[in-house]
Amino acid sequence: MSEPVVYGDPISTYVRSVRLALAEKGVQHSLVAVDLVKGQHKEAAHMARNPWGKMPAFEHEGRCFYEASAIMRYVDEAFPGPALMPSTPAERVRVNQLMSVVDSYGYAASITNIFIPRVLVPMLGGQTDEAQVAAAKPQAALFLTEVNRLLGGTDFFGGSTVSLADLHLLPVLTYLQATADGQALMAATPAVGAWMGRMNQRRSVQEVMPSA
Ligand SMILES: N[C@@H](CCC(=O)N[C@@H](CS)C(=O)NCC(=O)O)C(=O)O
Repeated sequence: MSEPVVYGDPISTYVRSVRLALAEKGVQHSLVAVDLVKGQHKEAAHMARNPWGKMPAFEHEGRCFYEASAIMRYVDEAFPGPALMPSTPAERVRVNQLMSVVDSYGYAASITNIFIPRVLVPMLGGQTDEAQVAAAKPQAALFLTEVNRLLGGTDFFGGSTVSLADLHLLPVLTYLQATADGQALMAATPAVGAWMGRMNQRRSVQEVMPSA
């Protein structure tokens, strides 16, 4: 079986989630760098891979496709290694719901409207839009409340072993936690902090997110 290719920037949360899934399966891959800060994802070469100008894109055995959660499900099904989806419908619905919550609400609240204005914009010489951050905080708080509720008393979102949901969520919460606003919000959900501690012990996380 040929080695898959991930196109994207290693700092991107969605690129990280796909690479975490590959690492958990024990699948070697190559990463073709697409610089997020330089805007290379809007250049023709990448737009040909993903016409929405987003990363990652993924290539395997002559097929090229995009959308992180679809790629992650493909990785889980196409390669040998530990299953990253649980076996019962009740556990699978929790994994699928959490992944959808990340995509539909959590990413915008945590990354677009808190991490980027707080960290990336000042790093590039701009000024944080305080109104944008303030408006996002209730959404981020709700996101964390739901993450905490879906985790319940379990070690991982799919139950006792790591699942795609854990890998989809971790890069987003890692960036949220890198902001003072995120840390203040996360103080209300210590079980989520403990889950992050468990995740950060994993070899896959140390390989894919070494400085996180
Ligand atoms: N729905 C897409 C979202 C991907 C996405 O938003 N990626 C971010 C990086 S983490 C991106 O490409 N941002 C650049 C932009 O929006 O211009 C997926 O699941 O792959």
